[in-house]
Amino acid sequence: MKLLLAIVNNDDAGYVNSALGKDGFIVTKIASTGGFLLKGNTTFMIGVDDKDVDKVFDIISKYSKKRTVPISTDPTNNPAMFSNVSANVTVGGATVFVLNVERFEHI
Ligand code: 2BA
Repeated sequence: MKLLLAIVNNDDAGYVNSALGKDGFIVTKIASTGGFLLKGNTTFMIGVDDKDVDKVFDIISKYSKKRTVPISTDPTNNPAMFSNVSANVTVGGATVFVLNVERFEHI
């Protein structure tokens, strides 16, 4: 079994959630914030059999869009900014971590 942690843009999270639910995957959604842009995103925790990992990746890929987001290059507005850099950053589709699950129980 694997635990997938998928960080998804809030604008895509509803579509990802619906599609995963329609295919019978059980998810937990955590409201999260990106450390760089300091914008809200959604982290999905999804426990799946190893054989279903690729299917979950397909669903997340299908509904998570890449987008270009303007960023402030003024360090007083964005603490992550130490010097002038490009004023746009490409975000997403999604950032997904796959973790091995040692033990899983519903108690
Ligand atoms: P944020 O940290 O707000 O990052 C938003 C986007 O800003 C990133 O998009 C990336 O394009 C850019 N970015 C992040 N850190 C940067 C830096 N030090 N210098 C220049 N550009 C930077 P994504 O890579 O698609 O990441 C989207 C969100 O996924 C991130 O939001 C963060 O919440 C999460 N994430 C991405 N990589 C991660 C990682 N290795 N560990 C934990 N969370 C991660």
